Amino acid sequence: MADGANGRAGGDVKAIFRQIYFDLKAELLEDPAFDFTDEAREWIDKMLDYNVPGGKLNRGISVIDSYKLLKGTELSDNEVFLACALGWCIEWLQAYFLVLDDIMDNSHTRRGQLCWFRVEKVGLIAANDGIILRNHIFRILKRHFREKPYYVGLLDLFNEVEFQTASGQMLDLITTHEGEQDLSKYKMPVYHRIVQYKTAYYSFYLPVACALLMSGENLDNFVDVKSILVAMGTYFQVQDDYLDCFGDPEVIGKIGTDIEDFKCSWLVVQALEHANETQKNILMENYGKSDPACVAKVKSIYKDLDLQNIFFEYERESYEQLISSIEAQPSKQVQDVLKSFLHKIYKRQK
Ligand code: DMA
Ligand code: MG
Ligand code: MG
Ligand code: MG
Repeated sequence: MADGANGRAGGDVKAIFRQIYFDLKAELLEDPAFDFTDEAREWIDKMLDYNVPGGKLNRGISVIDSYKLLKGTELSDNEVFLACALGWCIEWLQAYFLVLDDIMDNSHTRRGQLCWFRVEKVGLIAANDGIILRNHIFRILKRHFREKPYYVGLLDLFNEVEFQTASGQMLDLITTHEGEQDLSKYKMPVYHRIVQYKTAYYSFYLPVACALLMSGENLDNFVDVKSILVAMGTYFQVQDDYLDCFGDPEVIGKIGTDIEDFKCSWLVVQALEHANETQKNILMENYGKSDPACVAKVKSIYKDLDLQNIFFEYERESYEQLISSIEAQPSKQVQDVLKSFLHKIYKRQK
């Protein structure tokens, strides 16, 4: 199939990328390592369609965009297919983390629909579906990359990044215990550590690292690029935290739960930095409660402290700092890869 991908290198990247999802799904539904019953095949088919392709696809598409920029010449159909397959591995990884994240965060909606674990007849089967999504990554890698010189590099990369993400999720979850004891423990260094691990590696470093491996590069030579991508990922999670409270659920496709969940969100850290004693006491009394009246009190403190404008200022500063560290990079191709990624997320509304 990888060879019969006529005309893929031309057309609209997103349309090609979307099409390859169906090819990968079809292969997984015929995986010879498992003797599928009709019910099992239907379950996986539905579970994949529900959880994998419905996002913005930024992470996945970035593999193709980055690989094109690094290569500098037109890609063959086969190269397009391989870059898309790696992009989809990242989307599968994302789906795996989100299915489990929504259970742990007790969320309601995701990508404009009910969270998978809230769907009729799914419930905690979603936990095992998360594990299956995770396994699919390595089924895809084995099928399409086994013979490549960079196969071991890919396996190691996905394993490392998965470990970092799961560790970040653990930090995100156990830090709420500390916040419940004493909200004033939520400070910027604690916040940065959580988001670097839970978001930045898999969302920003991983797509570029995949493209670098495909280009035959050794990732050890790209530590500066990695730290720029981690900074970009941190900025991205700050946006996610901002949108959790101030975004339009219709646009972001999910209903925020950070205040209810006692999360160490960028907003509460900023609020604690700027609040007077009275405002701090209101935060202490109302943060982390599911009662909508308590949530409303927290939000009104956020508004009084003008957190929206503090965020806009942070956004502008982060952008400028990122651009200047990108422009200090010696390679023009690498600069273009990093800029193209930054421009996808700057001032995003979803
Ligand atoms: C996202 O944290 C991190 C991962 C690894 C899914 P989050 O809970 O803030 O994400 P979301 O707002 O999408 O639920
Ligand atoms: Mg969540
Ligand atoms: Mg979470
Ligand atoms: Mg969030």
